[in-house]
Amino acid sequence: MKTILLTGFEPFGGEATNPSWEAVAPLQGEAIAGHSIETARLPTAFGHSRASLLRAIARHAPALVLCVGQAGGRASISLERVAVNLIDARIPDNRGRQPVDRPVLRGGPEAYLTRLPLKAMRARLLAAGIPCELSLSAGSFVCNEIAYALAHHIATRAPHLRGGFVHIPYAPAQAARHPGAPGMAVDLVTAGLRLLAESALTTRRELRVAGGRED
Ligand code: PCA
Repeated sequence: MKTILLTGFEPFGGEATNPSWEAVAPLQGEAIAGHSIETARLPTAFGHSRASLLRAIARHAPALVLCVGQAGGRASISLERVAVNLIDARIPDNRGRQPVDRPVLRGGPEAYLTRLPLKAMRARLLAAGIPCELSLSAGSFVCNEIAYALAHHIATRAPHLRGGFVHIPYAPAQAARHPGAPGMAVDLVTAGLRLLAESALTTRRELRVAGGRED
């Protein structure tokens, strides 16, 4: 059976949990569109997370990889369109490293655009009543590093692999400790990830609808 690899991250930035892993973990072993799901928890540490992702891809040989990370402050499930070749850490990672203005990959392209049919995937979530948006920046921390490393792996080594990055809001208990920040129930995120994986695998043609923004 073909596989789907879903990844989440360990907690970082003083949080006790990371909803990306909490939402991904229950999907281990489930079947979607004829594929079985494998999961991996990545360290929130520059370099280590990238190595851990590439090991998981080598182990599971997936047809689809969706990497998921927490983006506290966002209100919707965010489908990342762009990964940039830039690390600029506002806070230290979980090993105490805080690189500033370094490339993810020396000599690599400035950016990668995802090849996933994100507009069709967003439509699927919205139709199911799950808040979802397209995003033009995955930031410049570990999540962007992983989004870039995944896109680079696909572009240079695995042209048939589909993959992309998804940011999710705080879980409600985290949002309660950050006044004004939105939260999303982890079960809803899990349901959204199922639909994203299914639509990423089964969409034949991307939707021709506007998805850009002015800001
Ligand atoms: N979010 C961080 C890294 C790990 C995570 O879940 C980010 O957005 O870069």
